[in-house]
Amino acid sequence: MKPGKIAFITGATAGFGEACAERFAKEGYHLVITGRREARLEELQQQLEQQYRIKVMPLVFDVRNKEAVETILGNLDEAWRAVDVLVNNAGLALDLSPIDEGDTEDWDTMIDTNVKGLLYVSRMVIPWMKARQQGQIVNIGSTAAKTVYAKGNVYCASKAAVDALSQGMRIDLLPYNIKVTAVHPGAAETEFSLVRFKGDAARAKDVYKGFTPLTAQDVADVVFYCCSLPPHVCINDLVVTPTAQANAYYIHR
Ligand code: NDP
Ligand code: 8X3
Repeated sequence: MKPGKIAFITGATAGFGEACAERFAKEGYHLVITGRREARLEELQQQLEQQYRIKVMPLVFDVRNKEAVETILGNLDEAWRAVDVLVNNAGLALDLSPIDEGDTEDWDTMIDTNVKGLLYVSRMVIPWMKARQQGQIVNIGSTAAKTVYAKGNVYCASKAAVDALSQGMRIDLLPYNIKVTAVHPGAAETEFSLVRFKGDAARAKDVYKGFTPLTAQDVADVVFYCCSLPPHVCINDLVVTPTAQANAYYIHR
């Protein structure tokens, strides 16, 4: 592998993660890409390696599985541990339900993925950054972290936790020259709503009716921008929405 920077992106099989992989590849970064869907990771690996002449390490695991995270990252070759940028992106929402009607399995999945998964991966990667006294962590939050909307209860809480964890990481990692950036996107048309509404494509499509949503590439551009600033400059917290959106609740359609 020729010398170069390394970006480690979770949830790279779709949406923001896939777009971030492409964006960082275009800038010459080598990539660690993760997700559960192996075929998609392999396809992305082949495409990016051919197109951008970089090296890609696909890692297949579920971020909720602490043992898998520890074993797979614990066995990663030394060369791949020189991670410059960690994008904690893997995440999801499931359904919209009043608090007393939510499916408790959905709650577990959202909290385990969005909060605990982010923690498990960070717990493994941060020591590598600390050892090198450099690095940047980008946590993907949401406008849902900043404004709670009806029936969004647990998803919003999981993203508020990402917001709080980003603040905590930033404080704890100050002595080690590690930047921590939280990027909070608004409505973006990815597989997010299809996942939220469990395959109901019409309902998913409706979410983006009557306005122009963000694309995954818009978000990837913002993430890359945050990672392209001089060493002494850190964007701590960034909210990016479609122009038609003021916050997680107000969208002009
Ligand atoms: P997508 O559904 O398009 O992509 C989600 C990615 O997360 C996939 O690559 C998926 O990979 C991965 N993922 C989900 N669960 C797990 C898991 N248990 N283990 C490993 N990987 C997992 O959604 P987006 O790209 O839109 O979402 C990315 C992030 O952005 C999420 O954290 C989401 O909450 C957040 N977000 C999305 C917004 C939007 O409007 N789209 C707005 C604000 C924030 P695989 O299924 O292969 O495991
Ligand atoms: C995803 C955006 O508005 O569905 O975090 O919560 S929203």
